[in-house]
Amino acid sequence: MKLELISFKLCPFAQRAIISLNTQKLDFKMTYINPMDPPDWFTAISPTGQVPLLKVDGQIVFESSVISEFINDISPTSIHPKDVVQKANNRAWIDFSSTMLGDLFNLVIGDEAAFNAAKKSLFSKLSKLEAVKSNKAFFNGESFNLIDIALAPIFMRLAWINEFTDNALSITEFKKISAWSDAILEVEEVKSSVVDGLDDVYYSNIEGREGYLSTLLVDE
Ligand SMILES: N[C@@H](CCC(=O)N[C@@H](CS)C(=O)NCC(=O)O)C(=O)O
Repeated sequence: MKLELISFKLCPFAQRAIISLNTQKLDFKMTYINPMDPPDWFTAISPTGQVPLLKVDGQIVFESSVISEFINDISPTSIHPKDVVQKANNRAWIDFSSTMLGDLFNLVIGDEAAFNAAKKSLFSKLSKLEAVKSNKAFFNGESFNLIDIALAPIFMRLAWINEFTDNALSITEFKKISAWSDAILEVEEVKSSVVDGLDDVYYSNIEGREGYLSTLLVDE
């Protein structure tokens, strides 16, 4: 099966697909596009105009959570729980975590009121996750699963923002979430899922958006 992932470098949704592909050790071609000026071939094949897209022998799979499930389906070992209720539950939390990426985006672009509203929304979701998180390294236990992959881009961006500011989004009040974030950010497939220097690109992106968060940046 020939796989090609179409994305742009800062996309957290695409990062989930990259981590899934790397965790499952599948070969794929990476193609980056400029979201501000998408090429005609991309507009022609993307139903939503969004990345990521996975091209599978010329056919298109879209939506990051579906792409990750597909990658799992074509791999010899599943990284979803076996138990069907737990699996359904994980899928629900994956959906839930996607809304946290919306909060993160609003945190980056918003004025002070929007920043505070997005932070409140994000932290309320973190507290819900804190209540259901296992006491083990990852969400379900000791194995790195799709649910952990879904959260990885969120934890990476929170860690970057805390590094760029005086811990403006510190999550230390959530003991299990903090340990979970540390464990996920140590996973090799998570570390290698972004190109070198992407943290600097994210910093510039925050600066360029000129939202309230940009006023909290500490010079690097
Ligand atoms: N629900 C989609 C969201 C993907 C998404 O928001 N992608 C952003 C980039 S990170 C995008 O393509 N934005 C361009 C646009 O919306 O026109 C998924 O999970 O794949």
